[in-house]
Amino acid sequence: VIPGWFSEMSPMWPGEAHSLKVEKVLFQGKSDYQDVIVFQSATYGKVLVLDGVIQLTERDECAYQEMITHLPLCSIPNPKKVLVIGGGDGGVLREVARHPTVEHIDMCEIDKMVVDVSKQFFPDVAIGYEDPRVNLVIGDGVAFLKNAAEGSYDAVIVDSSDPIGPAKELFEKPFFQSVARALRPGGVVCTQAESLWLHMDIIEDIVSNCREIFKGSVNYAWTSVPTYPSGVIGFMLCSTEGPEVDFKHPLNPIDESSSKSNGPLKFYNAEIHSAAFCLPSFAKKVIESK
Ligand code: AAT
Repeated sequence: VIPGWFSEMSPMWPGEAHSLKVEKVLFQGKSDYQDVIVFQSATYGKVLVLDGVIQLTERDECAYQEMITHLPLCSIPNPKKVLVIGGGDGGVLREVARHPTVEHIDMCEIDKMVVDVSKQFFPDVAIGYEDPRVNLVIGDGVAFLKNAAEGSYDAVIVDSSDPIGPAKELFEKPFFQSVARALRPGGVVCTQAESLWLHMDIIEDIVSNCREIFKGSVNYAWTSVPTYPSGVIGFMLCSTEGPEVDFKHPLNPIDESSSKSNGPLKFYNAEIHSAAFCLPSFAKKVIESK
């Protein structure tokens, strides 16, 4: 450990640790679920850390939040009812709010401290909470989905932390089953699905579960986020049986003139949407054979 630097260490990425120079620690707390830290970094702006793992930095959060949101929402016509699991910082809400057809956004985050800290230290991210369509529930996403009405959502976005700690069940088969149940026919889900470089075993499991459960299409996409382990992170995108969804060819572009208050898009565009589904050969082999 280098004094004055934060190093991200975890058994989920043994033998490596990305480090950021710390200018100042702004918040340190312990919630019922996890350790919460906010620090000012030298080069990536403010950083939110849960249980020693970076959740976002001001500089590169756009790459993650825009992709996890617009990959699903730009792939279906007229999304109206959206559910967000996790995502306590509000960034996914900020992105969902860019879609004028959306009428209602439920969000279920387990940890109120993440919400409060984000409102205090990351106003440009937590701005998502200001949208009147948002209904925030503090609770476990697994329980929330078990009780959700059948066929009620056009899209579910699972902005989850890694499967060590409170998010463990969000990577398991019963959870995906309740997501499928809560979606309308031809509804879509996008879940945080870890790194091609580090977690092919986890990805294989998710893909084979999803192929069993989602009878529409099942796809893996990825994006570059420099402060996430290995610098990339992926998403599992699936649709339920019903109107076909072609994730690789987005049909519902964002009208930026209707979303000025949330600032311009920084990362997402139609070309990067399609490109996100191109896989390196080593991953293509595994994912397409499942
Ligand atoms: N949007 C940026 C990053 C995240 S946030 C993940 C969120 O999921 C956290 O706020 C955490 O409190 C919440 N969470 C964890 N488990 C649950 C659960 N069971 N139900 C509801 N919310 C939950 C993701 C960062 C990815 C990091 C990659 N290394």
